[in-house]
Amino acid sequence: MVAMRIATLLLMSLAAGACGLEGEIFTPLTDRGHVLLPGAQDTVLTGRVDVALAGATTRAVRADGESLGGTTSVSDDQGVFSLRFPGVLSARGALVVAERGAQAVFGLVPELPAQPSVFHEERWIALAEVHPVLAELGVESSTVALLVLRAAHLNGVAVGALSGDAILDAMDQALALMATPGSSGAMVATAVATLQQAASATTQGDSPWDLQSLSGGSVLRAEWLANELVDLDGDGVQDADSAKLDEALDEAAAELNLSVCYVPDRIKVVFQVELGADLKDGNCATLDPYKWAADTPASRVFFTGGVHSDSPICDEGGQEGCLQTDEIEPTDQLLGAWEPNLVPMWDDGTHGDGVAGDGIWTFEVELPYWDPSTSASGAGLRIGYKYTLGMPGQGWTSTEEWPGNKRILEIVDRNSDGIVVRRDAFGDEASNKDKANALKPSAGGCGTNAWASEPVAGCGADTEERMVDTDGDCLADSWPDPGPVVPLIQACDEAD
Ligand SMILES: [Ca+2]
Ligand SMILES: [Ca+2]
Ligand SMILES: [Ca+2]
Ligand SMILES: [Ca+2]
Repeated sequence: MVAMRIATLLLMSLAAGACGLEGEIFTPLTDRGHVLLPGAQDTVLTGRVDVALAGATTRAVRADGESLGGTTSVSDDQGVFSLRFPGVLSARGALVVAERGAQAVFGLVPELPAQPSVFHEERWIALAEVHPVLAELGVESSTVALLVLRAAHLNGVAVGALSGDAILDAMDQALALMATPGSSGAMVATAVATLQQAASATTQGDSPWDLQSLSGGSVLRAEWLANELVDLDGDGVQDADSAKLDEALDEAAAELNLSVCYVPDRIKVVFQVELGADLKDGNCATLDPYKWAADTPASRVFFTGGVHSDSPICDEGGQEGCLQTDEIEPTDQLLGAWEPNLVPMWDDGTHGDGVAGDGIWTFEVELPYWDPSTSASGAGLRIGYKYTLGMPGQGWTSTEEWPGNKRILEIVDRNSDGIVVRRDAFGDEASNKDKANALKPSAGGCGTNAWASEPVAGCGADTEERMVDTDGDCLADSWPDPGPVVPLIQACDEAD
């Protein structure tokens, strides 16, 4: 992103004064004496698949299985392929996937840097020079990729949040682990080889791998395994689902030491608010999101809020575990400073939004952080906020969730994944609304909402990151998915 911005700036500055440039650099690209700059030159990734997979179609995907862009390529009879990417593209922890029939092998590419400028030549990157295991995509490179993806997952980060060096280091460790006889890493490698063999012999047309779930969850598709006689763990019993491989992956990946340290004093906070039909409120009753806000076609969802007056504020003199006085105003500004219809939320798959058009609107923000459990006050950063549905610049009336009261939230990373994710339903007055809270007494409702870190007898508290119901039974069962948002991390030595 940064490199892309630099390239754009460069284009802009050159477009302004480009006439003075030496003509021969861009001879074919002049227009009335003004230089027309070309776009950044492509990056070309070249590699080889196991020759048994010659003719495989190769492509690049992100760790979540989505396409990275770029071209696809059919490997030649030596297994050689090359993939071409726009020079502005940068990616960490991308996968090169080679597929032929039911066979699929992977290679984890630690880093694909964007071209530094439009003046750089087309750049070729040979996978063999990136890491020895990438010299040939096959069982070994697939196993390494699976282990590193799983290790990142166990650490609560997307592999793309790691530095290129951290990914390379993890690949070294994975390779060493799978070379240790009897280790869980070796078992994963054996299972991958067994699958590869089954895939080369099957009449099924697609591969056993669930590309969307390689980073965590069940890596193999049960419907594929059900049609084969595959024994993943060598116990002589057919495995009709992914469990044995997933368990071995968990065990092996836990042995990898990723250099991941969260930034200690800042945190990503993700607000996700659902707006649509068939929503339930905190009482499990049907929710009318338009009780106060007008359902106007051109409206969109906005976020606003600010630092809550119950926040612990530091005294002069280097205190920690509280908000510094000079952080109050910038934090207010980040949250919209109680200006309605100013800070947009997104439901188009950008700005941290997971899925475009699913009715879940997202606002991602980076806030000051300290761990309340180790702070003198025992309290975290406390904020008030509210959602509005309106046009940019519109006032409160007929756009806010409800008049008067606000939602309250204490910034605590409850599930230790380095992100605070708060999922709400638009207009839910039985949630973290501070006063005139509609939560039923049987569910702990008492008309107000007490901070979870300062409980009030007889009152429930809904003031933190919390689990949500994903299967419609009104019982919270899962932590909300942070989508594409990754934690703020830094090299571990910086954190010492
Ligand atoms: Ca078995
Ligand atoms: Ca969405
Ligand atoms: Ca969290
Ligand atoms: Ca549930």
